[in-house]
Amino acid sequence: MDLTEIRGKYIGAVAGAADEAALEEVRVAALGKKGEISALMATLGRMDPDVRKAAGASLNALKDEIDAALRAKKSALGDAALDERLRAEWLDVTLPGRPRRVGTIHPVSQVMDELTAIFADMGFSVAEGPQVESDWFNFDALNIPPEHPARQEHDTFFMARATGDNRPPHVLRTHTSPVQIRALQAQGAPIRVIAPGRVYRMDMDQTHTPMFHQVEGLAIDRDISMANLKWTLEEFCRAFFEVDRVELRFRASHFPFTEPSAEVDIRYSNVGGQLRIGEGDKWMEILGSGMVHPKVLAAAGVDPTQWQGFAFGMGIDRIAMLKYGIPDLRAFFESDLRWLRHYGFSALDMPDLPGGLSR
Ligand code: 2NL
Repeated sequence: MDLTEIRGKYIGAVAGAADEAALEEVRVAALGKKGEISALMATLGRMDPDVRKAAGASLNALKDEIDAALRAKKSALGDAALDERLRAEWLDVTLPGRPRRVGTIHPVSQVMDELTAIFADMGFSVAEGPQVESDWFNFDALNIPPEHPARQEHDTFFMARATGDNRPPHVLRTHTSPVQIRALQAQGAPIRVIAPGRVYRMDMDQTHTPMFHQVEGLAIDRDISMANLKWTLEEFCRAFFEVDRVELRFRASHFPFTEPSAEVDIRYSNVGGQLRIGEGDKWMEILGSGMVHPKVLAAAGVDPTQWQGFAFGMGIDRIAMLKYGIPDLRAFFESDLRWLRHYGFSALDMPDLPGGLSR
């Protein structure tokens, strides 16, 4: 047997194999069960021991050499095939996707959802109404007299009337009270509603904006009292600020639409700029409230000798900033995503609501 010839044949065949199938044919012909090298191996047993030793060594060396050549060629063919695929396939489906810009829930929307859920647990439903309101619903029905400063050109946005139309102009609602008047008029007593929404006042400085958000609440029944008001507001504050204990302070005040009236402060502390609700020695005003004035009940068509109840009004923007530690109005004005993300708002990360409600 001429091993040099056999070697030349197979090493040449390996080099000439154009693809993996051709390479496999070479492997089978040389090293396969019925291959040429295997056949030669089988003849070793019949040789004289001294001849066998030398022949076996050189056969094994040839087998290893062909085997190594096959492996090297197989890897080279694989690389070439990948190169060819990369050249031919312009679409690389293994690339990571381009990130999309994802929006966030605005803190005001989130807080509206939270307080709606809390008051819903206490039996309040949500009332809605127009933002362009008649002066009767916005002012007269609420016992706000014509000469009241709130009604001045200076404080309220008045809508234009056609020339010659001398009826009083409509206004951009200055509170959501008219929504509650409409609900009371439509449903009558007893009633428990809240009215969250946009309100408008001619006010613009570092801490005031011409449009802001308010939630008002109204509970009318046979014997609703200030005690019910106090419990309702304490319960709301505990749930909203997510603390076990809150302390509220009721200060006598005046609103045209309630009598008696009270402004409500909440106890808090400021520890290194971190506000803590329910502890400390500071008081912060958070809302206005009172027992609905008999004239207001009468204006809404409810008999004040049969029915009574409380009402309250609260600014949403401020309590949203308070709860989520947002010191800057930019997050509100521009709905600036950088600010909202900075303060931890994301589209999909909604906090659990008290009472096991979660959306
Ligand atoms: C405040 C004060 C308040 C009300 C709003 C109200 C509504 C009806 C009848 C009577 Cl329908 N009152 N709302 C009552 C007291 C105070 O808001 O400082 N808000 C930010």
